[in-house]
Parts: sequence; C-alpha cells; structure tokens
Amino acid sequence: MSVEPSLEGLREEALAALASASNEAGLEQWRITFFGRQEGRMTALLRSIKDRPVDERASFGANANRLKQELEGALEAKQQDLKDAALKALSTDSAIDVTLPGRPQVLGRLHPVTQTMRDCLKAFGDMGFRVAEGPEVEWDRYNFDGVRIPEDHPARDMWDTIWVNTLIEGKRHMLLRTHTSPNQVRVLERTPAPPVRVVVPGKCYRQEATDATHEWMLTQIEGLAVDQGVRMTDLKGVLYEWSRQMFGSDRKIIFHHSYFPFVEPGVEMAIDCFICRGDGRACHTCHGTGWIEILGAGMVHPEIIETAGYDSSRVTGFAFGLGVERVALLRWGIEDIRNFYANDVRFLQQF
Ligand code: FA5
Repeated sequence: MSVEPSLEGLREEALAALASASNEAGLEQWRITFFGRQEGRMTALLRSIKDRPVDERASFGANANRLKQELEGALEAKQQDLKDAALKALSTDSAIDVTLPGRPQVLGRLHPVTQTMRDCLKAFGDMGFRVAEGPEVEWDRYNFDGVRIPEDHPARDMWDTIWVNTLIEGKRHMLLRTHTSPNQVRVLERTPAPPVRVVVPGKCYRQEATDATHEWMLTQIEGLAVDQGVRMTDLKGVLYEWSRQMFGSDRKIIFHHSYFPFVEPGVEMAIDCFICRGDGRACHTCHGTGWIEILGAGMVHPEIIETAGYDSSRVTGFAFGLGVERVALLRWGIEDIRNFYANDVRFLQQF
C-alpha cells in the first residue's frame, strides 16, 4: 500500500508493535497507544488533518484514513490469530478436547403413572372435585378404625399391612397406608359442614405377592362427595363420565356388588379386558374373566357421616378408590403392572 512518506513511519512502527504483541493485554496496550481517544497517535494524526494547508488536506486526509483502516484490519486479524492459537493450545496441551461435539442432553418426561394420575385429576376437576392430600405414613385409627375396620375385624386381613416398627404402649399404631380411604375421615374431620367434593391422590403400600395386575406399591385416587341428597346414581354418573374421558366411549364398564366396611352398599367397577376382550382364553391379565377391576366404591356409611358431626338423616355421600396403575395398563394396553417400577427406560420412554 502506498502512503505518504510522513505516514510511513507511523505505519511501520504500528505494524511492528502489533506483530510483537503476544496476548490480549498486549493488544489492548497497542490499541490505547495508537487509537486511544485522547492520546492515541493515530487519533492525533486524524485530528491534525484540519490543520494542514488547504491544498494538501484532501490527499493527506485520504491517506490518513486508509492507514487507519489498514491498522484496524490488522488489529482484528491479530485478535483472531490469538484466539485460534489459544483454542489450538487448549485442544493439544490439555486433557479436554474442546473440538469434540457436545453430548446431547437426554430430556426426561413424566412417568406414565404420573401422566395418568394428572389426566384423572383433570377429569374429576372438570366435574367440580378439588384435590386434597394426606400422609403416606398413617395412624391405624385413620387407616382402619376410622373407616370401620376395628382391630379384630376380619376386613383387616384384606390389606396385609406394612407397619412402622415403633411401639406406643407396647403396640404398633403407625403404618404405610394401605389405601387412600383414611382421607375420607381426614377430609370430613376438617370440613365443618357439607358440601364436600374432593379427590385425594397418593401412594399406598401392601404386602402383596406381585403379579401382572398387583404391585406392593400402588397409586390410588380416593373420591369423596358428601352433601344433602347425594345418591348412588350420582356416583355412577361421575364414574361413567370419568371412564369416558379416560378410555373413550367404546369401552365397556360393569359394576359388581362388593363389600367394604366403610360403604353401604358397596360396588366394584371393572372394564372389559383389552387383551382377550372376554373371549374365554386363558388370559394372564384378567384371569379369563374378561373384566379388569379398577376401583372400589359405594355410599359412605352413615356411621362415618355421623362421626364427622353431620346429620346422616339429611346428609349422604359417595366414595370411590381407584387404582391409577390399573387405569394406565388399560389405557396403553400394557400387559404387566410390574413394568412401571422396573426402572427400564426403554419401557418408560414409550409414553
Ligand atoms: C380399596 O382400597 C378401597 N379403599 C377402595 C374404596 C374406596 C372402596 C372408597 C369403597 C369406597 P381395593 O383394595 O379393592 O379397595 O383397591 C382399590 C383399587 O386399587 C383396586 O380396584 C385396584 O385398581 C387398585 N389396587 C388394589 N390393590 C392393588 C395392587 N396390589 N396393585 C395395583 N393396584 C391395586
């Protein structure tokens, strides 16, 4: 590049100084020396254009600006060189190869039982039920006595219980809840007057011999509606609507009479088996019955209504307890409940 002889000295000096700068700090020092706003030599040179004799001003100004651009370009190129050299040094001198592609982050997702739980709660929420919660480690007076299962009652055999090993006056009273029904009592206890309309989700624990439809840890949703004039048809209506939301209208449901000490009358609701569709084959999932039981339900026993301080001659209610894993099995046609907690991501990633 041709520059005026008076600029040539500055050019050579600047380029030589830049060439000998070996790091960021050196470059910054160079920038201040030549381009600093107050004292920078290039800045001063540009500022002096206006003091040149009129006939020289134009050509001197053009040359000075060209030099300015050349030096700025040289600074940028030097900055890039230093960056490249630093990156190269990092990849050759250190144990970390920064040029390797990054590891993709695996995105998590909600467990199928959690997804099913949320969908159930949404369906009940749309029907006016609010969500309540209760403890997983429960007292026997709520888990059993409060729902009419006294100590010597044979119904306690229905739930082989996992007890907490703490003795109170020589006896065990704390346990991992075997169902969500203790929350019927807990919710009524803290609600001074009807109406009550709640769903209570949560984990329950039983000493089960596991099989395709039984786990030792299970998730239930308890439903409870108590008010004047609540009837069995309300219970059936709510459960029909919920099952339509979860399974679509072409699945069949059936109510059988059943016994639970805390309801009268009591029922069980089942859905047609998605594996054999009830064709009588030996089916592991429904044991050849054609139906898979998903919940227990009934009209809240008047004694429980009275214990809550309500007048059972005017106030009635229904309750249900459904198994969320069973619902998830039926929704996706999964043949074995044990898959849910086997921690195999190949299974879990499908939902
Ligand atoms: C009960 O637990 C009652 N508390 C239900 C109830 C509530 C009845 C309110 C009346 C009024 P049951 O033991 O049948 O009942 O369990 C209810 C549901 O939980 C079953 O229909 C099933 O869907 C699910 N369930 C029970 N045991 C297991 C298990 N071991 N593994 C997976 N799901 C289970």
